[in-house]
Amino acid sequence: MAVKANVFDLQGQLNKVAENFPMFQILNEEGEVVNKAAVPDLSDEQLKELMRRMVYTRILDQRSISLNRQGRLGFYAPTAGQEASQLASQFALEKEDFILPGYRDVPQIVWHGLPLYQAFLFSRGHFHGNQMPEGVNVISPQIIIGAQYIQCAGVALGMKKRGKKSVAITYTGDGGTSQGDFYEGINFAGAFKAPAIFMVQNNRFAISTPVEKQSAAHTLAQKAVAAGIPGIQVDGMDPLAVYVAVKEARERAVNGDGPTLIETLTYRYGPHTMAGDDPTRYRTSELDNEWEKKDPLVRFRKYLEGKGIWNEEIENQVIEEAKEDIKNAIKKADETPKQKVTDLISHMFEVLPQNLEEQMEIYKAKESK
Ligand SMILES: Cc1ncc(C[n+]2csc(CCOP(=O)(O)OP(=O)(O)O)c2C)c(N)n1
Ligand SMILES: [Mg+2]
Repeated sequence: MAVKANVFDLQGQLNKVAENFPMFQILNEEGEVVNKAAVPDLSDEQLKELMRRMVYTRILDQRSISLNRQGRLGFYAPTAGQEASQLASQFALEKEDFILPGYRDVPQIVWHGLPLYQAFLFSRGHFHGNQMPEGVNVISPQIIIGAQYIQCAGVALGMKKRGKKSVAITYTGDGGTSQGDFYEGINFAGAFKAPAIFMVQNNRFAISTPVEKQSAAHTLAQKAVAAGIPGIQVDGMDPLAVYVAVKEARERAVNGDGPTLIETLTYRYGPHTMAGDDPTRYRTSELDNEWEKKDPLVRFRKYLEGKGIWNEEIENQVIEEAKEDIKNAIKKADETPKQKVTDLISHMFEVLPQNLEEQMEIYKAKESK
């Protein structure tokens, strides 16, 4: 028997889902407030500090790229374009909150307290880059796409069980939302009402794969729905909007209301990583130009200049300070003793298994020559 068509309004159902996830914005491309009611209560000093961190991090990105080209850094994933998404989200956290970053999220953990020279050592594959100082609540950047979502759910649940008033926050990209770990992480955290914040930095590409090919979902924020948690889509080039979204997600989490998924619409200006990716092979210069007009530093600068609390002189000071810090940090990384194989083995285990004990003896003998 033929089934009657159009019993369900399936297309309507899909359209309605996407309609629930409009992009949240406070500052437009011109640095004008378009959502007065949502402007966060930040002091002039706090606003300047956020701008300082964004300018500093843009310089850090430029320097890291040249250091990589000179062979003085190892793995590096460029961050320019993503400053609002990265730094305004970290700015909404408290020191006791825990960050579980992806490979592009080094700036957040540096601003959360990881000394810069250790971030450089991480890039060089030196174990000391992964030894987080006491009280700096971050783990090393995850290379396996999406794995940090599972870890975040676990850390958040641990905090809840210990009765802590803190949150765990993690970051992945648009591509990361296709991974099983992504769904497992948000589902688990939702079921256990764990105090987690799941960031999706949608920079439109997973290496060369455009987001349109990545998923049929109109927004990535709507993926939260199936896990029974709220999702927000934010203008990721607007530091105030990102700050407000994360602040509210944090409030919910510490009040026992569970996790939130936040999609930031952003763009990476540079290549995927410094390991030979050429973005001109998969992105047009029109698209690059369109996104450069949305630059987070440009709009925040305009906003702060309009308030009379930022100018070229202040910005140049920040740039000089950043260059000086970076110079000192790379010097300190250079001065760190080279790692030995015995260091790697002894840092992995408290009690060595037999096969590693044997290797330890072999390497001890080699290294003492
Ligand atoms: C499980 C896994 N699969 C594949 C890779 C290879 N890989 C590295 S980065 C990347 C793309 C990730 O894109 P996205 O999640 O959008 O993050 P973005 O790099 O744009 O910040 C892929 C496929 C990996 N690291 N881990
Ligand atoms: Mg991406």
